[in-house]
Amino acid sequence: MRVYIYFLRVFVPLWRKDFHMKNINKNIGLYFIIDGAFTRDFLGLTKLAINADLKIIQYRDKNVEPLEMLKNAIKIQELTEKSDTIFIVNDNVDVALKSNADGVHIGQKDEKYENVRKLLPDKIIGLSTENIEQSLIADKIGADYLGVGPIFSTPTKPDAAPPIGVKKLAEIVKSTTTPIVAIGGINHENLENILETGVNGVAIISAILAARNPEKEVRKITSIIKRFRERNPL
Ligand code: TZP
Ligand code: MG
Repeated sequence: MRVYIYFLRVFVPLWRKDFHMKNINKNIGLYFIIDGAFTRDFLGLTKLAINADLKIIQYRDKNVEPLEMLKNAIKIQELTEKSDTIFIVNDNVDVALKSNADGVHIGQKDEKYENVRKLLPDKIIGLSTENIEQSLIADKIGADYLGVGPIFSTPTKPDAAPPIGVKKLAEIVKSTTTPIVAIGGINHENLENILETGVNGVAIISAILAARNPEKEVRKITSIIKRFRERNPL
């Protein structure tokens, strides 16, 4: 009996945690960022992402108050929790925590990784890096994935660091082991060149959200990735 109670007390919580936790794997594919600067149809786009079987979406909203962000994050979370799609909140650790998102994405100027890890011990933490030095550090400290970029110049993030280009990206991929998502100016035309570097995924905002038909654009991008992966498994 005591053994049985011990089993329940130790393994059931572990199992429940695992059961509810969504894990990032190396086959990330399209990492779709739903950016409030381009759209307020967060739920429509979240449904689109879930229907397209995307592994990860991120909610980014630089120009609203945290409370507004939290309200939107809660609604997005309610949709994604019943799906396999991982939900990441950009920048705001508190919003990620209170909305019970699957994780948070932080930049070099946001709160330090070590502090965020203490607040979100079991969640996914992604870290933006802009060059090889930052990528090597992020690789060592245990971030769950790196968002490396901008690869190309992009009007979507006016304060971004200078673009690093495809060759530098390939160097970063070779020198690190953490899954890497490339970001910045990526679209269906330059996508193959980015994938050739060995990245695990591509994060895209404007090529989808500024397209006349975002759904068609998502389909175009995911089918390019699928075909590439069939030839180049990770
Ligand atoms: N970080 C580096 S570039 C960038 C971010 C958030 C913006 C990417 O947006 P787009 O429209 O896909 O170039
Ligand atoms: Mg940020």
